[in-house]
Amino acid sequence: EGHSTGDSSEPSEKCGVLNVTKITEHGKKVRKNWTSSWTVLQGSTLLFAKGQGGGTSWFGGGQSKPEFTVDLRGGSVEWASKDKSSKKNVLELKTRQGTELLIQSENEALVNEWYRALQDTISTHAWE
Ligand code: I3S
Repeated sequence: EGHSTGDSSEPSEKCGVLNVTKITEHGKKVRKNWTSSWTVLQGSTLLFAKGQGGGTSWFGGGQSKPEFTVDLRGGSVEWASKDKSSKKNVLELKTRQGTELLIQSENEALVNEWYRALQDTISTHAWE
């Protein structure tokens, strides 16, 4: 049955608006703070900027600086278990640095795309 058509010619750059919260920082649990963020996947780095009403803020042109960046090398991504959040379409991203993030959107197809892109990045960028 139709396994997804993994198009390896896709560029390793992706961006869009996602709801994001940290749940762990340096291995310690932190309080959730869901924020709508303009999110950019660039090489093996994921960058977040606070969204100004959804998608108007962007990198470049001095519009906004990344609020937060994570190095995906050596990390992992999976669908978050129900106990992590009551929201739907939630990804759990763990980094080598001991940061855990939840990434979510009401748009299931969009989260599916991000899941594939993040997995792709993690598997192609080895930890040096
Ligand atoms: O995992 P939690 O503690 O149930 O997460 C919820 C809280 O962070 C809540 O804020 P308060 O810190 O004011 O209680 C948020 O509003 C909720 O969105 C969090 O849960 P979900 O299930 O939405 O991730």
